[in-house]
Amino acid sequence: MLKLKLCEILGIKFPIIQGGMAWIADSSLASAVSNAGGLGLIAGANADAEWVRQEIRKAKEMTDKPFGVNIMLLSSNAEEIARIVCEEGVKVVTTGAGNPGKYMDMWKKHGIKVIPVVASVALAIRMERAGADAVVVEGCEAGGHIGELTTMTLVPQVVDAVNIPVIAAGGIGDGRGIAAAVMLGAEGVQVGTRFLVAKECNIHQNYKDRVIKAKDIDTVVTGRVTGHPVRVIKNKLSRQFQLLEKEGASLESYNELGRGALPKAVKDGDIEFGSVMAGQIAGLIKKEQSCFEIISEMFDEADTVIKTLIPRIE
Ligand code: TUI
Repeated sequence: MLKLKLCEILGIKFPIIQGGMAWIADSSLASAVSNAGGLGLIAGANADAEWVRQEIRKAKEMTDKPFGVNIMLLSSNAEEIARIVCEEGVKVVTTGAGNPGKYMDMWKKHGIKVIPVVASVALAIRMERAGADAVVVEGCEAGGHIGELTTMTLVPQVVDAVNIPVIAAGGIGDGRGIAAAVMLGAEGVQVGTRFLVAKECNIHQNYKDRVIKAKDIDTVVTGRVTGHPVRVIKNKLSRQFQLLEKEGASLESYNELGRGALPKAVKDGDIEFGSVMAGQIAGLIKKEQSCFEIISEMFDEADTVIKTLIPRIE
């Protein structure tokens, strides 16, 4: 069994963190991932702060294992959620879409393990200096809000630049992806897209079916001109975004088109006019499974591919 530094840091069985997917990652998904031996996360992104507090309390009822909260720093209420995790005794915080530097001291004082998601070497170095316990290094294969570099290029560069453990994210959906991440120097992985189709993931069935049906080339990045590029599954909405881009439309018209688009897909199941965020690995995902099945299968496969390789070294 693959034991990496992430297991020690967080006190978990398998070195895997579930992505803190906005509007998607609730107490049901987070507790199922944690009960299966990974680290589940509740998404604080664009959520009502009181909802986050209640989900933290529910997760505590559903698991005695560690779980965390993801704080999306572009959210208008990020500061409020940053305080709630302290009040509620959350053990782990991950952050996305920005620099969480101003909250680091407060979280460290509360004994919280802090794992910022970064998309560059520079931010990884700053986070290490600020006291981060590890960093999630996310390549642009990932779904949702992304940076510029791929997982393959970014992970080894961050591994060389910092002394804290690096957790690879973006494009990892099976045991081969885990093995590859380990070869790049990662001490754990973060997986989002594969958990979209988890039985315990409470998104609309249309969203799950769309991920299962996705081919390799079905995702696209929209919104580059806004400074917040987002990877989604191609649909009528993504084509409208591309049209705006071609026309050189105003930021306001982007924001107007994007408003409410993620819950439209997640809650209403509108996969044509909603934002169906998913990573490039969606093409590999074939069926709905429990979190336990997903995690066990991924790590069994990682063990197998790594063991198969060793006798081939002369
Ligand atoms: O945060 C994510 N993925 C997300 S957040 C999200 S919700 C959303 N809704 C509307 C618009 C945009 C997002 C959906 N998916 N992943 C973590 C991540 N963080 N990826 C990239 C980054 C990142 C990018 C730039 C982190 C820091 C950064 O620069 C900060 C700086 O100051 O250098």
